Amino acid sequence: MSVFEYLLEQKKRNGAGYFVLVDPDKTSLNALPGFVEAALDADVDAFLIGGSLLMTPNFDDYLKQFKKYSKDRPVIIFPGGVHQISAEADAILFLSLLSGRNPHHIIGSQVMAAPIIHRLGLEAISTAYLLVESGKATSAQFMSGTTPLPRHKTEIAVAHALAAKYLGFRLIYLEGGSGADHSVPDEMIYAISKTVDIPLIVGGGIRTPELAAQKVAAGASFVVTGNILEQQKDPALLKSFVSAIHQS
Ligand code: 1GP
Repeated sequence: MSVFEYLLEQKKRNGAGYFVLVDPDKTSLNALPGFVEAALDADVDAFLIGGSLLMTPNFDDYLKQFKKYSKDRPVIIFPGGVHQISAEADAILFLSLLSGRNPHHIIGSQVMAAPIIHRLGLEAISTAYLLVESGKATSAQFMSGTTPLPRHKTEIAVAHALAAKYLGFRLIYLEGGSGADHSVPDEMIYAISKTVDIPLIVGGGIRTPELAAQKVAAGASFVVTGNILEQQKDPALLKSFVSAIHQS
């Protein structure tokens, strides 16, 4: 079974899935065993690894260590650039920053990455990446040099999601940005999920299980948290997120 098929299965089984984002700059190799074990114990659906600005060298080594602890849960690269590609992962979100108008992030870096991914035999999951305005400027916004979707212009977000569908993307990642002041509005999630039948990942600024449950109720297929657990590394909080997101 491919990683993508596994994700769809988990969504079917649990109603919605929970991804834990790990930024190698924020979770050291020493902290990995305990953190990953707690995440497995809590029954998270998958791990995303990456960051807008990766300062930790040896991405391959980091993933290799990660895979030692992650057992059967997929480890998926969430790349901030073409330097974040590794055969050690199970798959990569092949992102195109469709909300922006910077051709480098829509197709330029993808063309550089594609032959490497092909040579490595890595599973690539095409994902339309839509940045949504969320308060102060986020790293993703600054690093990509793009303007996010206005948070109260739901119809513009829906138009982007429809374009993603017609372009053949397999996932949509609706992103407030790491550490966002405000998460993606529920109305936007609802409107997109009612219009477009592509699984919807929602992340950025989700700091409580209650907020995560709200995103699922609005129509998110998968919820991502990063910062909050990297700061707290609290096994009980991981479990609360899983029970808030899994509907059965
Ligand atoms: C960022 O959506 C992820 O790409 C997670 O965001 O770190 O704010 O949870 P947070």
